[in-house]
Amino acid sequence: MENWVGLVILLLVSFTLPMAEAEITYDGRSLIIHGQRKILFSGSIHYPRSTPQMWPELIAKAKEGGLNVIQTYVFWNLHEPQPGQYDFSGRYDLVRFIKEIQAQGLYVCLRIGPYIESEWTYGGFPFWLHDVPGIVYRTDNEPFKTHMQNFTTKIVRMMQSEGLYASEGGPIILSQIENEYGNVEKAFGEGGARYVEWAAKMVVGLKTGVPWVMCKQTDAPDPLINTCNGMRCGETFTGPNSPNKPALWTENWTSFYQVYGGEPYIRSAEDIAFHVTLFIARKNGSYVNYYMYHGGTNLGRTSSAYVITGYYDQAPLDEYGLLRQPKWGHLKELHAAIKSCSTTLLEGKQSNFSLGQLQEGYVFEEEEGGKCVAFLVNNDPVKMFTVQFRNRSYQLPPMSISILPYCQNVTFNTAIVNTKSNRRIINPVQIFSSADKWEQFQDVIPNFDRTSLISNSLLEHMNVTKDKSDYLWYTLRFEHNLPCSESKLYVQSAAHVTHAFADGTYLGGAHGSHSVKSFTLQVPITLNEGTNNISILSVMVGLPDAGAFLERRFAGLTTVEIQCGEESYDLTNSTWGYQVGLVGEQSEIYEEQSSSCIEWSPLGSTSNQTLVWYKTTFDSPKTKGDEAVALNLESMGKGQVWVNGQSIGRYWISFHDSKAQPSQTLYHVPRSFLKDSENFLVLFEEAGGNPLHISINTVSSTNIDD
Ligand SMILES: *[C@@H]1O[C@H](CO)[C@@H](O)[C@H](O)[C@H]1NC(C)=O
Ligand SMILES: *[C@@H]1O[C@H](CO)[C@@H](O)[C@H](O)[C@H]1NC(C)=O
Ligand SMILES: *[C@@H]1O[C@H](CO)[C@@H](O)[C@H](O)[C@H]1NC(C)=O
Ligand SMILES: *[C@@H]1O[C@H](CO)[C@@H](O)[C@H](O)[C@H]1NC(C)=O
Ligand SMILES: *[C@@H]1O[C@H](CO)[C@@H](O)[C@H](O)[C@H]1NC(C)=O
Ligand SMILES: *[C@@H]1O[C@H](CO)[C@@H](O)[C@H](O)[C@H]1NC(C)=O
Ligand SMILES: *[C@@H]1O[C@H](CO)[C@@H](O)[C@H](O)[C@H]1NC(C)=O
Ligand SMILES: *[C@@H]1O[C@H](CO)[C@@H](O)[C@H](O)[C@H]1NC(C)=O
Ligand SMILES: *[C@@H]1O[C@H](CO)[C@@H](O)[C@H](O)[C@H]1NC(C)=O
Ligand SMILES: CC(=O)N[C@H]1CO[C@H](CO)[C@@H](O)[C@@H]1O
Repeated sequence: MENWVGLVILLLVSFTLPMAEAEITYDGRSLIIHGQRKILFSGSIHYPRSTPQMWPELIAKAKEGGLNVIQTYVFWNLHEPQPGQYDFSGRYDLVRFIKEIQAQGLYVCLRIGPYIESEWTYGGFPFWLHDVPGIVYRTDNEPFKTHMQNFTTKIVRMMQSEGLYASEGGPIILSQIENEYGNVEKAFGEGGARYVEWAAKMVVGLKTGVPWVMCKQTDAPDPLINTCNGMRCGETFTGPNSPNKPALWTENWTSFYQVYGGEPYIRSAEDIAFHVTLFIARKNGSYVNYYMYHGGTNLGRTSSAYVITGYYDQAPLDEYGLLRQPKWGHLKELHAAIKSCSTTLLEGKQSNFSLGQLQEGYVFEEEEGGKCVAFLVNNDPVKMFTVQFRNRSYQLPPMSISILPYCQNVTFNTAIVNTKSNRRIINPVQIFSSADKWEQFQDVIPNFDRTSLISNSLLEHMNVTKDKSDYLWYTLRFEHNLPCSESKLYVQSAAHVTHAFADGTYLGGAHGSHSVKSFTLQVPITLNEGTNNISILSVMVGLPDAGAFLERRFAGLTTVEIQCGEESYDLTNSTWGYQVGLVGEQSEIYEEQSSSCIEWSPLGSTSNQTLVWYKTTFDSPKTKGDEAVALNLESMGKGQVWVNGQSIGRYWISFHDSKAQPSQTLYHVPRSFLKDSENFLVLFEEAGGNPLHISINTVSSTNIDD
């Protein structure tokens, strides 16, 4: 009898207990993982912004930097390029990425979205959604909800079938639905609130055994947790919307994304450390995610409007995955200081007190045993301040927080950086200076006669290209008989770049910027008597990624006018012929095999050639330790680059920032794209560049150990 009871208890212990502890839960203090509380440091690393070959080292460096969690979005437009056709190969191998994180003993926060913004083209939406009849994105709209639910379910079932939720022994402890919806909800009226309710119910119904969050959504319905995104959540977060939800910070921006024409946003290690510590001390924060911990590269055409190809290069791990010091090391010390007293922070009772006009203290004290942690905060931006705390005096540097694990000795101050700075070393190993190594192909300027799509109005750019290309030609036959001495072409555009040609001659170009959405090209035009062939190339540099009603966004030409002396001709409603993309794109000129069908010519003039393709080959730099490789494209204008058929992104050197510098000159070529020799390099240049000054470089940093 006793034995029998024992057996039952044993069975209960071995089956029931683990099941009860399997769920990931939370309360007002923290997430509870398999029965344990933890203060979690998390970092964003987006799998398609690097390569599977880079993932293990990036994750290892994140772990060494004191992170417990890797956070990533899921990129719908990569995974479902056509409805019901899925792709999880190579850089898109989400399961492999998560298993690599698991293998290194870290957790995962999976932000499914499926709207993600993220400076990613179209905010992660596949463009085919645009053509679903009756669709309105991100609101209580049946067609949208159907597709959102379909993709969300697909991802969740995939994670479940691989056993990747922590409730099944996997690493995923948290997932996210939607993304910063609070920013746009008002635009949708009551439909917005209904949508939030629906999304919450939908994901809870998927029964992952892991909590869901909605970031920047103060009214996230139970049991979803509302979380903070921003630079200063210790100051700005209004708190969880229920006393039994923990304070989680899903995006603490380590820098900011950069746009063409913009400069890098440099956020100091001290400032990040200050705000992370304040969030933990003042808001009882128990989860902090660095957005980004490693930004990586917007390969191909994946970046959103005007966003540069390098992403968050200023993060603790730079674009190439190298440690950025002192940021990485300073945060590592902060993580260690917090972890050394995390039990007291999680179990203790928080209290606060004033230490001066701009100084405050926070103490976490355990009821039993009296263990104690103190945070002494000096909010004065310029003055050092001496405070008295428990009969001792402490000097607090300006804008800093001291951490005292036993309420006695300072183990870390956010403004005192012990880590040495490092420097990136760019080593040119080859300059492509020999003209006979290059060949070129002049792309074709289409005339109206050659176009198949005709319309009596200026069509919306994205709806015509379906995002198959950045480029859309608008062509026109303009009959003209009046003589005029000075004539001018005016083209107003709501896309990103315009180039105008008349009878095959380049007239000029103009562009907008991330903040200037509409611009006008004005160029002199010489009109022939009779027929004039006018061809205007409209260019997008990534699709928009933010705001309400993305499906209705208008890009492309809005008005076209010719002024001839006193006369003015509005050509807006003329008969326009359209061509999507370039001839080179249609023939996949960047693929070595297809390129052999192209009639290449020797390199021509090295300035002012528009719409020209260049090709050459090169050997991989041979360095010990396979250092990162980058092309320096400083001598080029604007276009796109391919190595062995893979696009390494758009470049735009001719768009200068306020200091007259290009926003990005170095372009990362992931090692795994390279062969030892005969790498096939192709560039498409829109507006004039000199390929003879392009160089191939290795990238390393002054810390040998990285
Ligand atoms: C999603 O839609 C496809 C058809 O496009 C269908 O085959 C599939 O079963 C749907 N998946 C889910 C999880 O609803
Ligand atoms: C932090 O937790 C304490 C209980 O330990 C509570 O009294 C206090 O209100 C919490 N502070 C915030 C900002 O939530
Ligand atoms: C403690 O913190 C609360 C909330 O921030 C604040 O209102 C209060 O003034 C603080 N108390 C002291 C003594 O500083
Ligand atoms: C501080 O010193 C006073 C008198 O010197 C003493 O009464 C008090 O207990 C001390 N406080 C602490 C926290 O040690
Ligand atoms: C704090 O520092 C003093 C002197 O450096 C040392 O004697 C004491 O043990 C330290 N206290 C703790 C809790 O580490
Ligand atoms: C997109 O193009 C189709 C024709 O291809 C047209 O019927 C539709 O109205 C266009 N939609 C928008 C939003 O311009
Ligand atoms: C305009 O294009 C037509 C058809 O391609 C061509 O025949 C004609 O010569 C062109 N006109 C000029 C002035 O180039
Ligand atoms: C072009 O056509 C649209 C739609 O028919 C009309 O609203 C607009 O006024 C026309 N523009 C010109 C310049 O004729
Ligand atoms: C040709 O190139 C020079 C130097 O790069 C530039 O100043 C000039 O504006 C260009 N001309 C045209 C027509 O693009
Ligand atoms: C909420 C928040 O902190 N937003 C900040 C994010 O970063 C930008 C750029 O520095 C600031 O302008 C915002 O105020």
